[in-house]
Amino acid sequence: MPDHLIQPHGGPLLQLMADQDRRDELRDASRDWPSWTLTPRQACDLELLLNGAFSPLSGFMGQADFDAVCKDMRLADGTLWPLPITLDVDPSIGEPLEAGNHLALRDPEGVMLAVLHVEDAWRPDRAAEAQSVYGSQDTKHPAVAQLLADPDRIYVGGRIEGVQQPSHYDFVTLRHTPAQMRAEFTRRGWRRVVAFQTRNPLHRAHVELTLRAAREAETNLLIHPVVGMTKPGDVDHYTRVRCYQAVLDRYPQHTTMLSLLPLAMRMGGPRETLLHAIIRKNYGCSHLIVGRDHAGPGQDSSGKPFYGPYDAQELVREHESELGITMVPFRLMVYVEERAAYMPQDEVPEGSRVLSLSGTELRERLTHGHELPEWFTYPEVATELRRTYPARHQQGFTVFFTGLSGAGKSTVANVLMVKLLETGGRPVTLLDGDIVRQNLSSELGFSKEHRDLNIQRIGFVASEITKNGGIAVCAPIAPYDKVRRQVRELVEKGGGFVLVHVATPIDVCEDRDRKGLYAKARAGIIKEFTGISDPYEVPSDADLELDTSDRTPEESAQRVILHLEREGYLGPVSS
Ligand code: PPS
Repeated sequence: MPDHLIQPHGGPLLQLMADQDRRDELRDASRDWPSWTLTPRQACDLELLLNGAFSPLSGFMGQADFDAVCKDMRLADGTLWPLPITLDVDPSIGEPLEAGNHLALRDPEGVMLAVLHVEDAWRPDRAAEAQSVYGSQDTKHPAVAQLLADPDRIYVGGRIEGVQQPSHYDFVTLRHTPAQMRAEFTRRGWRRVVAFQTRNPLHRAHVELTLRAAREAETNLLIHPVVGMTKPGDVDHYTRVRCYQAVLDRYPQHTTMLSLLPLAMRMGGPRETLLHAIIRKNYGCSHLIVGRDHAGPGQDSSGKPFYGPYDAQELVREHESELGITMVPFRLMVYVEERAAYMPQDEVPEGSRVLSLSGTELRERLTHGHELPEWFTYPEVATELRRTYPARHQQGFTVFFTGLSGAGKSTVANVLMVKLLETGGRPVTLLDGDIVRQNLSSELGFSKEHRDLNIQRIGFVASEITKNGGIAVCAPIAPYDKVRRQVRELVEKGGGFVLVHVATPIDVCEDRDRKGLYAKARAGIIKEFTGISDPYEVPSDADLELDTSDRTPEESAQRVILHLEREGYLGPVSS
């Protein structure tokens, strides 16, 4: 590698934080300025602007830079810069702004983090932005989805002055600004450092890859995972950092360091890889590992990958000398069974048996409590993942009964609750329609609006119970499809959700008329009565359908239990 490419301590770093006197001045002056509460993505961008990781940017981009970046991957002055770093705000805030104004940028608690000296405010064409920056308007691409979800936003560009860095209370000793990192490298005597960018836990393939990369380039190694925003559905960063800490001992002593990067990823593939290179250069690294499908968003809605697997490597190679950081390219690492070792895909001897495990297969194994093979990951990583993703029979779940009044929901729900209590192991809460209406929703009536609110409350409580490992058994009428689906989505974030449609025909419910409500509804004494004078939308997404007309409550409850068992929610008695 030519020596001029080694820039062990990076290029010039911008310092955007104001000094103490100036901060006080800005805080006082901000009383007269409009404010904008930063979204999580914007807060990440601001942090990297303020700490110099986005040098040479001195603020959020104005229109000239934005246009040039979208079109040519360069700022208006010709400097290489691959992705727009823009501040998008609601029209109510953005439309009145003009050059010379100030905008106070605040965190969700209202603390002012920075001042934007407005130079530009304009309404971008976000579909065109998606097309030119990400090469697509397919909303399977997370960055495209985010752009198209809010087409009316106004972009506000201008220089930033920092008042306070966004606060973090997690893993504080693992967070470094570029200046701190450069100082740390100097302290350790590290002149050549290769950075490894990641949004996944480190499994054996990653460890092997990084070890090889550092050896080949004769560098020290910086494991530099993203803890800002990554791809939706990724393992949360708390779990990942525990995994990184756990595997750190697998590296030779004095060679490797871990630091967390508060970047909001765009999953922008090749263009984003260039940004990763610029950031690592600013952090004082001399090399960057670029693997297969770096920063890739996966597949589009027709099942085709958005970017070619080695497009990112090609783009970095094209700009390597301008970037001032050297790429260490890597092919996909695979496990070769007869050698009991990992090697790059292109070095595998012909005819060898190769093992691999996709992200989906990994999830499946975690869900069903199956072993994670030792060739795939280290036991300490498997243990951490297990803690976050317990097998289904150790997770919380919600059984949500829906159906007409008198269909048998409460009766079956009660039998189910008793059976689950008899099994033990997880706390069980019954959220029956009547109980909820007495305790949570006593002020509500039976209009659509009130019924939806009632179901949202039940859904919220059930989601909290589920997230914390308990069982919620809900039994409201819940006549409306949309809100039932919202509840499913909410609950599934933290555990299982089983929708049981108690589909007992209305004439049976009316014959039973245990509470005398149908008679009153027919007589017009009770208005908006479900099935008589109010709608019931039959679910098309029920996991189980029960007709209680000719079954005992025990038989119906048994059907639910068998379903729960089949789906893995009920473990062996001994577990
Ligand atoms: S909803 O639609 O899900 O909010 O209804 P829910 O909270 O389950 O409340 C239903 C119970 O309230 C009684 N009741 C009525 N039901 C339907 N329509 C009207 N207008 C009505 N007025 C009172 C009824 O006893 C329901 O209980 P169940 O156990 O379903 O019979």
